[in-house]
Amino acid sequence: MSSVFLPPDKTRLVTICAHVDHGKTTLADNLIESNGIISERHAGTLRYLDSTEEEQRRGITMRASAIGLRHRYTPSNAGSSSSSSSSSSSSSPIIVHLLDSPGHTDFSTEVSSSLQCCDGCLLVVDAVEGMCARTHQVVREAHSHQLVPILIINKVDRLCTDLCLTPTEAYIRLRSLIESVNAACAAMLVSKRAKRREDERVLNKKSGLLSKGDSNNWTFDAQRGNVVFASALFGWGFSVPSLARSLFRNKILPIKPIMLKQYLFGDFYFKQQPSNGSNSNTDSNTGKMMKLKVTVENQNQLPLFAEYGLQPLWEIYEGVAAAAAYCGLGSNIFSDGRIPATATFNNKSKGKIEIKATTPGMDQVLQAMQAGSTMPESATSAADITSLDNLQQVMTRTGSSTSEEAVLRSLLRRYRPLSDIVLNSVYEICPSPIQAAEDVRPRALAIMDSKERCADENNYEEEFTRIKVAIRSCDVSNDAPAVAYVCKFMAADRSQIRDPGRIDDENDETSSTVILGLARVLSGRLKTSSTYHVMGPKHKFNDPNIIRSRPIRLFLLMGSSFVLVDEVPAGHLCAIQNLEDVQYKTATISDSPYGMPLLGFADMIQRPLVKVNVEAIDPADTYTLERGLVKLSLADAAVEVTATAKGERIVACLGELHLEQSILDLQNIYCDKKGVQLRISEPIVEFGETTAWFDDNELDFEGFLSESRKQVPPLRQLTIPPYNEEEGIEFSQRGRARSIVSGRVGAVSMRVVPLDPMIYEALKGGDVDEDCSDAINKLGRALGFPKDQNAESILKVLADTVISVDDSGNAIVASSALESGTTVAGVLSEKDEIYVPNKLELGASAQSLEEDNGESKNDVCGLLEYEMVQRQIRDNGFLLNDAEKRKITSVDAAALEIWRSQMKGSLIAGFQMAMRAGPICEEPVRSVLVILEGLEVALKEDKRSENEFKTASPLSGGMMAAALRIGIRSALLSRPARLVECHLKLTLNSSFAGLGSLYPVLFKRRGKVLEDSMVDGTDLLLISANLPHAESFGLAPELFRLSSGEVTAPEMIFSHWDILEQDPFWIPTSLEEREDFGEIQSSGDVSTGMDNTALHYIRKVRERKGLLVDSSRTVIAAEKQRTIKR
Ligand SMILES: Nc1nc2c(ncn2[C@@H]2O[C@H](COP(=O)(O)OP(=O)(O)OP(=O)(O)O)[C@@H](O)[C@H]2O)c(=O)[nH]1
Ligand SMILES: [Mg+2]
Repeated sequence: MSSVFLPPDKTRLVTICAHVDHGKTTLADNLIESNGIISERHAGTLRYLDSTEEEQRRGITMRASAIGLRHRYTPSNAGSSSSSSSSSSSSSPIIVHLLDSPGHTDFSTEVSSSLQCCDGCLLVVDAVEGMCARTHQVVREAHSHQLVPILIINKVDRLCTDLCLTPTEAYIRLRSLIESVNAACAAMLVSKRAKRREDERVLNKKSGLLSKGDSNNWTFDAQRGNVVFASALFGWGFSVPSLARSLFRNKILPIKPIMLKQYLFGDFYFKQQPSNGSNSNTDSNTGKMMKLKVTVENQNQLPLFAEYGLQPLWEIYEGVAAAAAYCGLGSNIFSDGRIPATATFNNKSKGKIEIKATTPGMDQVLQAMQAGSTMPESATSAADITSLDNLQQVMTRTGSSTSEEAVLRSLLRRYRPLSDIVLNSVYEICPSPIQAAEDVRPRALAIMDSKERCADENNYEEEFTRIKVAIRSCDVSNDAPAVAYVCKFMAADRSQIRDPGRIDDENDETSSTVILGLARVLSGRLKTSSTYHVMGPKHKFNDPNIIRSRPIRLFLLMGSSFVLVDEVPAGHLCAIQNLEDVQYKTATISDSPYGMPLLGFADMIQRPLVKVNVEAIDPADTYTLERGLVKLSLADAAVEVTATAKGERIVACLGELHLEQSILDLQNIYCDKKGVQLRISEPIVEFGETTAWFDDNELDFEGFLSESRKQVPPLRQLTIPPYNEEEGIEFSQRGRARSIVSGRVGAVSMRVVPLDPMIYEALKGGDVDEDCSDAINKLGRALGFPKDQNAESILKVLADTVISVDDSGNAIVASSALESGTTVAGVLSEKDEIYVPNKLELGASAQSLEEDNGESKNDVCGLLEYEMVQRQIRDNGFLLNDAEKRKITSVDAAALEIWRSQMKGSLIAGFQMAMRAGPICEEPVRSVLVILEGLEVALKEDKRSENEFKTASPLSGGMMAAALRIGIRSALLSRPARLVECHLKLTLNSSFAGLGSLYPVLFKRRGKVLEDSMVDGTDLLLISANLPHAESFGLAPELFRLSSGEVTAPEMIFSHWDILEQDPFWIPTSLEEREDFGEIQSSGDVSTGMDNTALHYIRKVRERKGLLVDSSRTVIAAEKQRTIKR
């Protein structure tokens, strides 16, 4: 069986990637057809690799599938000698493992995993649409995986039939398309280099990842042959070198291919010279290359590429269309109707209407066929179509003569066979597995470095080096260590697997689904029925918990079927069965326990955008569902399955389509029991909570203080249930809160303010630009920094006092005043607790202190100190104010000591808890700065030693954390609450007709159009817009319905987080507002007045989470409530 696999130098691994619908699967069809797996008639329309029903129904690819193809490679110089005797003996068999990947963003992880295991990629670009959103992404990704690309410009036929361009116009367009692809690649390389330089600067070491070859590989040059012009639908394609060779071979141009290819894609034409008599027969074709200049004389002169590359194709299209129209079949391939769709000639002959070689129009075809065919010379004469008889034969044999498209397909795929040029180019341009492992992709195929982990274990080192060397050289020998990398798992039906000696899994007998791993063998030979070590992506070197798998079975990938093989040598792809129970999404398998996992590309993974809660309708099915979910998350790397504390099972997917497909798969494939009924919740949208500034007064610390002393009505959220039921809320006002440690043994005072994302970045060490300094100044004023202090020093003070920053834009700092001890107070207490007034009256209590000198309440021990501390904390702001610097007594010094040693450490936990769930709807808090302003500790004298104090009652870290959490939450509630929304970036194409319905739909969903530009040469607009995630559901079907298909389905990816600038608790109060917005609507929320988007979201989230939504709502008929449906 091993003869199936050729040695690595005869093997190539490539993946096809592109934007959605640019023709990847159609291209794959053509390549598969050349192997005789599908018939010629089906190539281009069958979409063989879209093997699932759903993929065929929707017409898009959802899962990457692989197939191994055999090809006979003919060296390109075989045809360059003019002697026609060069035989096919110089052609050698090669194997190309081809992976077809999906184009839709929702399935982008499938692309990532395909790229991971290949060495080359076929980058397909639609000649009409050009580079699209997804193309840019795959280019970046393919580059990160260090692949060598070949550009395939597909659908070139559309330039002729749809856009009706002349060959010259088409040539110019193709040239500018290549330029635009090159520009995009160059821009990408530049930005990657800059980033790498930056990384190097930060890490202070050289990584040397981008080599010179990189920019070489990523420059597409028609002359070099890494650009193929193709029409996958009609099965033709050619590259400039292949055209040059055939023009020379067929004696159309008397210039050696090596020279000719340099001119062929430039502004040149060939000037025939009048033959000079004698040897006119053989050398009639002399002439010279001329630079094309527009003069009167040669204004009709086409550039070489247009004349020899495109013109014959254009003529074939036109000729066949004319013939079809003539004989009564009608033609509809030209969009401008130049060939009438109805018959011009009334077919009187009875019987079948068919196109014959003699039908008028076909003479034009025949003539064109004689020029510029790129049929390999080794091809048999049966494929020859340059004579009338053969033309007729081909049409009869392929049974294509009754349809215009079929005739075109059968002729064109012989005239310039697509599969040939693509497979030859793959062999010539993409690296072999050996070369890839050695030079091209050393980083992508690198196994983890063992250095730090096994420095002192020399015998491991030796084994490890042996494995490394074997991988680097793609060693296929029998004694080389066997190592393979499983880049993804996939599900297959048992019926697809051709395995005579199948091992039946005791547990899985009912299941018709088999999970297979797609693996690339890196060194040695994998053998069916042997056992191997399986290492997950986070495997540590020398980890004793290594999994020894049960005997694996290996399969050859044949698209929709899998054929058992005995062994697979290095350099090939295969499917592996019996790995599913290891439950890793990627794995390294090896016969030695030291074959370390390959380095992953974790940063490539997209953020899942759509989450739902899945539960089985029949509780008895829960176990089945759980097993199904495990399989689903294994087989699809992009699906995240999590369980919440409440027992919900959350499935997160990349997009709506991905979700729909995953749920279908879950029901039909992964759940062993057929017909499991599932209940899927509404999509779960993530929000964030944050706060806004009160008003300009707050931006000035003095103003803030004076405002605090005034009696102002509390914010609405503090008066309406359920928000006012937050613990500790009575001690908070205007973003300041004093939180009592349980048992009243201490209290922390804090203030929360909005934190601009730019300042957050600066705190983490990012750059400070002008906008950022403005923001810092603004924050500085609000915190009471002197007016003349500059941004830099404010930032420094903040950065010095930062206790912690989290991942969602929040930070906690201890004010300088607190750090210095000015606002730390020890309260000597006889009752073992600090004094707690009933309600915090910030301004009032400070004044009353001055008025009656605290005598009125002097009966409570420690009250005076408490009031003093309060004033200190309140008035000092962030900085310590020298003038007001309080004398620190020994009690305070003891408190400060206790703060530093016992309390500070547990703050981070409290801060994180508070940030994980905000007070409004328990969503994560974003962009908030917490400032610890002051601290009080109830102290007792320690009798054992003089002047020594200890905490009145024991203080634990948990108590501190809880107090901080409560404090932050109630301080946040006492500030204007805002929601933070996730925004998506969406790109789509629309015709002008579609705009009319597109804009209103986007507007209604609060979308913002960022850019709309014409796509060159088409009447399509490329539109990019931002859209709040919460409003994105069902957008594609709505657009489709309203615009009657004039607008394409949008591509959506995560863009950024942004504050929803709407006060969720706002109601019209003034007369003017009431006039503008109306009275409180009776249909609205009774507790909060008007319909309000932000509030609407908040209520939805609270409802979903089972939080109290509206405690004023009374249930009238409680016994009628159903609890089944949430
Ligand atoms: N005119 C023309 N149409 C083509 C050509 N190649 C593909 N198409 C059409 O383009 C459509 C999409 O083709 P697919 O091969 O499914 O595209 P894909 O890139 O695999 O799409 P996804 O897998 O969904 O990303 C089909 O309707 C094809 O018939 C071509 O060369 N010329
Ligand atoms: Mg496809």
